[in-house]
Amino acid sequence: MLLRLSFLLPVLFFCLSCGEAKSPQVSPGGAVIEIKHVQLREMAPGAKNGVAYLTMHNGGAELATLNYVHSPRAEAVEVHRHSHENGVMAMREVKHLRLAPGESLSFRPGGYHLMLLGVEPGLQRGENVELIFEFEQQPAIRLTAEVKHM
Ligand SMILES: [Cu+2]
Repeated sequence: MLLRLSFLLPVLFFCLSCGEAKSPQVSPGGAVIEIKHVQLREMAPGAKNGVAYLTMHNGGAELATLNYVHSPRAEAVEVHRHSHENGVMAMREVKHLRLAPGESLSFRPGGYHLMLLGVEPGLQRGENVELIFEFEQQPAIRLTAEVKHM
């Protein structure tokens, strides 16, 4: 998936004034992956895709692989990464994101982000949205984050 900058600008604009939603850290079953600081953005009227940022940490001794992300509020959730390609800012889907032992990864504007595709109706401020992260090496992590106005 490759989208050009014109699709990206509204997203970047919304990020400038974003606060940080503190989500409870969820690590069922003594899991070693921590997902924190989930930020879900209120969507503009008519928008179909949402964006989320977070921090992910692998506290274990082995490589972790994120295979899938789901949400009941989206037809699909993809891990995306912004990059410069031939002078053009683009975003691409990252499949099977890998996190080395001890590695932390921040999903934030201009870098990695979660793209929520096919969200209808759009995410509204105050709404609680469930996200499910499926890793290869551990049980799924389910967490709920509140949608914030940015
Ligand atoms: Cu994206």
